[in-house]
Amino acid sequence: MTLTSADVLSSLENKYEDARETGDLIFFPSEQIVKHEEDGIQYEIRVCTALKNKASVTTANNEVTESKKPNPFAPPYNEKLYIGDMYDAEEDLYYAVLLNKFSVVPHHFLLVTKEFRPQTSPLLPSELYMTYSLLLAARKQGKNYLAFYNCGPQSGASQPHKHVQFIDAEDGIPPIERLARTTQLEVADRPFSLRRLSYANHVRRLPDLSLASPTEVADKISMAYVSLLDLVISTIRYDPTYPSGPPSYNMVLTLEHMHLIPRRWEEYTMPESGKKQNVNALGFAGMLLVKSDEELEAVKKETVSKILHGVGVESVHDIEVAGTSLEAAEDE
Ligand code: B4P
Repeated sequence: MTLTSADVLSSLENKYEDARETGDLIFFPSEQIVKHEEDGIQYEIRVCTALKNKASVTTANNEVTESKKPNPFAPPYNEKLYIGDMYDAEEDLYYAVLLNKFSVVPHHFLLVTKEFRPQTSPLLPSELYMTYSLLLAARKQGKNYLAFYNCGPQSGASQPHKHVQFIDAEDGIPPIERLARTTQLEVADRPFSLRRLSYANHVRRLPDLSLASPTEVADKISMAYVSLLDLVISTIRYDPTYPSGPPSYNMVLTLEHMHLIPRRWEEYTMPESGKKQNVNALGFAGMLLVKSDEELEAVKKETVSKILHGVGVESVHDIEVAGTSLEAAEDE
């Protein structure tokens, strides 16, 4: 039997508690979430020192070495982490929904393709529809979820099997989404850029699709995605030193906006210590993760803006706007 989006959202809490109790899911508690303001943006820096032990926890859990690691997103699934299958009747495609085995935020879950598809590949209309329908089901149940996709070798992804992730933003609006929501647009259904940010970013405001048919949702979300992906590729092409291989970018999706951010590097190297700071899509939602107070101080000193600029790509929005009929947007 397959699950609807509403079924998935309803069963999350019990499945999560059960998997935690049996030790199949490992929760890493955070000490604090620090609000850190730069350029009028309130970034959130999560301090989770427990994650420092992630490597030893996975070894203790009998996880095997990197080269022999089995694919955790291919069946047979760990029954405790497996919420169920979803089916897209329009496209005749199946998906599995799994709890994140290494949760920093409770109820963090993943939508994974049933058949192997690479994480370097663009999202298909069916995948975008499923993602949107899960966000909508969450909203209908009074929950405030955010979806993200780390695509490509420099995006912060560690698993090659295609997966979209979902976390509960609880009462908060992610900092970059807050900036998008307060942006006045001259034309609502065209890509725009948040100019206050130090790196290339491409955003689309989404219409209310809560009453739309599955085909209409798939069409509208895919059109938004393709228009932003075009801009990601165009931005990368302006950079002659961009690393070879498939393009890397992060997608952050709410019911209100889709954000695509081209990526140049997976990690930022702190100039003083030489230590690496890993950034994934959540970093580009304005939610960063550090594993010690020392890392927190280093991030604040270096500035979030510089770190995101360092792992992102230079904005060429003005050139892109001049070359097309895109509308520029004013922040606030
Ligand atoms: P990826 O797209 O490959 O990469 P990621 O989210 O950056 O997580 P990564 O694995 O690199 O973990 P990290 O130590 O940086 O996502 C793979 C997902 O699959 C991850 O969520 C992973 O935990 C999960 N997974 C791996 N093995 C699994 C298995 N056997 N079964 C089920 N799920 C499995 O970060 C640790 C955690 O913190 C990650 O969950 C990450 O998403 C999360 N995180 C990072 N930044 C955060 C932030 N600012 N706020 C809250 N959580 C954050």
